[in-house]
Amino acid sequence: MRYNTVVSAPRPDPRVVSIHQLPEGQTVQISSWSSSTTQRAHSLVEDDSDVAIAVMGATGSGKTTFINLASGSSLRVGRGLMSCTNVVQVAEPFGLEGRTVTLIDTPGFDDTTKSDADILRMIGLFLATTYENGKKLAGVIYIHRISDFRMGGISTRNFRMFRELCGESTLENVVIVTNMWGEVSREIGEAREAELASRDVFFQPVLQKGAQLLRHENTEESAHLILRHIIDNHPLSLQIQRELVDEHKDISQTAAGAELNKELMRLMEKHKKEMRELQEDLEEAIRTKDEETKRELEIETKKLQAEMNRVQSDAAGLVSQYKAEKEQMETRMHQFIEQSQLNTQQAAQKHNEQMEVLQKHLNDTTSNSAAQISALKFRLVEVQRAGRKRRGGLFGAVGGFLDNIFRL
Ligand SMILES: Nc1nc2c(ncn2[C@@H]2O[C@H](COP(=O)(O)OP(=O)(O)O)[C@@H](O)[C@H]2O)c(=O)[nH]1
Ligand SMILES: [Mg+2]
Repeated sequence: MRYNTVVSAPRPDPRVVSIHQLPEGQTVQISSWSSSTTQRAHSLVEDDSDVAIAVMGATGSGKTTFINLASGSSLRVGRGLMSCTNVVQVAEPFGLEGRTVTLIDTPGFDDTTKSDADILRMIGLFLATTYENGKKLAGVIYIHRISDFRMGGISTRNFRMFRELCGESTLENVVIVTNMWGEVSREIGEAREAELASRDVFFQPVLQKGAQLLRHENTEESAHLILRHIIDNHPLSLQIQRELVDEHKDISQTAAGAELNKELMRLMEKHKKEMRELQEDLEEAIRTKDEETKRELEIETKKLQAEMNRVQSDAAGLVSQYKAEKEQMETRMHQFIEQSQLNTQQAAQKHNEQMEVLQKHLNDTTSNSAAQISALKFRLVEVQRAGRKRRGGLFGAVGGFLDNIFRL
């Protein structure tokens, strides 16, 4: 017989073989361990007390700083306009209000080395893979700097992509966080906050549909206060997860993919206009035999053509590249789940052996002294804790695989 232990289980379990009453009303259930139970990845690596929250926003908005403060991690923060987070990073899980919180750092749609198409494929692949394996987010935080003089093109583009990733029905789990309050006077900050909250070109439409607007004071307490607004949420799927996984859409057919294509088309139109102007100038230089201007314009034309080719290949490659990356992810996930199952089986075997010894003592509870029973209780709790610690994180594993796939 193989055993699994539950200390003070809240509800009866059909697999329970026997229940032993301990002093102070605590019970120990000895239940059979079913190795034939088909376990999905999520049941192998996490439990119900786990909470996952994604953090989004433009590069330099303070996502990584917020995550480090809240989790005590030391993910790299950016300096100047260079971004440090051009991959999805999963912070070390930490405890808050009895829950285990995992924060997910995402790159902004304005990276210096990766195109917006790369970023969308990366975020899409992370969200689709975790969702396929039974994981939903308890919330999404969007960070915006209150110190910004205006909501410029980059902020607007990031927010548009954010909205399309989340969709409407998830907004009750969305928190918009304003930070960098130390960089402006209270008065100016509050005036900007009021404008952001009330204008329909900014955050008003999402606040109206259930999103919250909170301030971050750049301290650990402030970060935890924000997280407390999220951890008890009922986890929901994001629009892009439903589109990619439940509706089997190609990434370009998702709302975020369509938004990205619109953006790429706008960029292409702009480049075409620039190209026409360059051609006119070039013809003029040829007519007037201005060799130096002609050479300069030819160099410009080549550069612009290369940029147009890049935009075109970004759009054209979105679907095929995503499919190839998804396949690589699936291979890695398959191996991960197999390894997790093996680890769980080995852990269960060790656990069962320990339990057989414990059961022998439990069968004879009447002859055990109170001190022995309490030592036994202590050991049971220890055994259970050790079992919990063995679990890795599905989010962390997917983040690691993503890193490999996108650094190839
Ligand atoms: N004054 C102030 N600076 C901040 C705050 N949050 C982030 N920063 C700084 O802003 C820069 C960008 O932060 P980072 O976390 O890398 O942004 P990310 O690109 O969104 O991850 C870094 O120099 C941080 O030190 C904040 O709340 N107040
Ligand atoms: Mg960062």
